[in-house]
Amino acid sequence: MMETNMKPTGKPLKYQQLKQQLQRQIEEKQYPYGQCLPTERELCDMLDASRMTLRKAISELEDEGYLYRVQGKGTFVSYQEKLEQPLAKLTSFSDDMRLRGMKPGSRILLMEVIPAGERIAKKLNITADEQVIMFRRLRLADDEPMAIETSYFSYDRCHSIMEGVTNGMSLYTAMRDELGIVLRRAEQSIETGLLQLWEASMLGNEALTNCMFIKRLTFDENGDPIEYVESKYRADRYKFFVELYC
Ligand code: 16G
Repeated sequence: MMETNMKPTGKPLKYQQLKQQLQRQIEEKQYPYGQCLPTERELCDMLDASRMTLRKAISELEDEGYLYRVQGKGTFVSYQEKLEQPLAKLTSFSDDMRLRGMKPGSRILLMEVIPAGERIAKKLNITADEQVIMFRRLRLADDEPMAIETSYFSYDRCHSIMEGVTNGMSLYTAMRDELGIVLRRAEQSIETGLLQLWEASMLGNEALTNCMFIKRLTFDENGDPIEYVESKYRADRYKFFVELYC
């Protein structure tokens, strides 16, 4: 049977206070992502703690993903604040980043004109031999890689905007301003996905193995599907947020 202890425990223990202090310093970026912490002895002096107490605090912060130890090198900060992405609104990557005061960017990884094939044709409500543009971009926020997005849309309808978009223009802006397409709604799913080594490397960290795998089908004001996209977002940098009502 599970044992529970519901009695209030009073003042936090010394190691818990220390842990909270370090946690705060990391979250406030006094020790930013990737930085090596001062040595154990320095930290004990600075925080007026014994080695045992400090080790317990650090070990819990390791378990919680704030710190990691490298044998012979030291203890490093692995905590990074995640970007919170609201889910209720249909927005573009560029708008999302600008709203956060960050600079959006893209690197084109692939652009091909191919027959839609059964799978994509079904999504876009076209025939399998109709031509689509397959467009893969690495999306950047303040020059940091965040996601790999692979979009499919009709060649006939959208080919004229590709020059602008490959030169860095926002896809949604080009669709709206140059083609008069009003995007009205999207169907989107989010699940965990695996990253291949080349994808992890593109995303700036070969140690990444998992991502948020997002599929989005966007429709215009006439209810026609315009873009189908499969995106791999960095699970270590993103969290999704939704407000629920009853
Ligand atoms: C978002 C959309 C993506 C769209 C892109 C347009 C998701 C999962 N995907 O990233 O479907 O292609 O915005 O961005 O949200 P842009 O207008 O900045 O090119």
